[in-house]
Amino acid sequence: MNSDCIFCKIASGEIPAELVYQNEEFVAFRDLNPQAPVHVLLIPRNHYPTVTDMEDPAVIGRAIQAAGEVAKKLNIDNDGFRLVINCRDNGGQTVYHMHVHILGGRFMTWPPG
Ligand code: DGP
Repeated sequence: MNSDCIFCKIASGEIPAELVYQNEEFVAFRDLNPQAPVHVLLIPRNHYPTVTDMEDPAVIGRAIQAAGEVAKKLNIDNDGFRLVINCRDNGGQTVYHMHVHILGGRFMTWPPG
């Protein structure tokens, strides 16, 4: 745990959030500033600042798998959804605890802004 990290605090329950899914390795909660009818952030309980700090590909794989479980639980799996991982400044990352955005409930346009 990084004591300065807001998402570590959400994972530990120190800061409240609307949790929608959790297991021993990941926590998923509603984004504070939703960009779609369903907008959830999936985070590892362990602190990795960015996706490129996740050295074990198996953890990345399990994160994607868990994001799929969230999509199923929130009933956006059949219509489809989008997973986004922003990385560093040019990627639009603002919170430096790796997170997967799970966006659904509407048609997604391309390219992103
Ligand atoms: P990114 O730009 O990829 O780093 O996304 C960070 C997201 O985190 C952004 O969509 C807003 C969300 N967010 C920031 N602070 C909080 C918080 O305290 N609670 C919740 N639920 N979401 C937050």
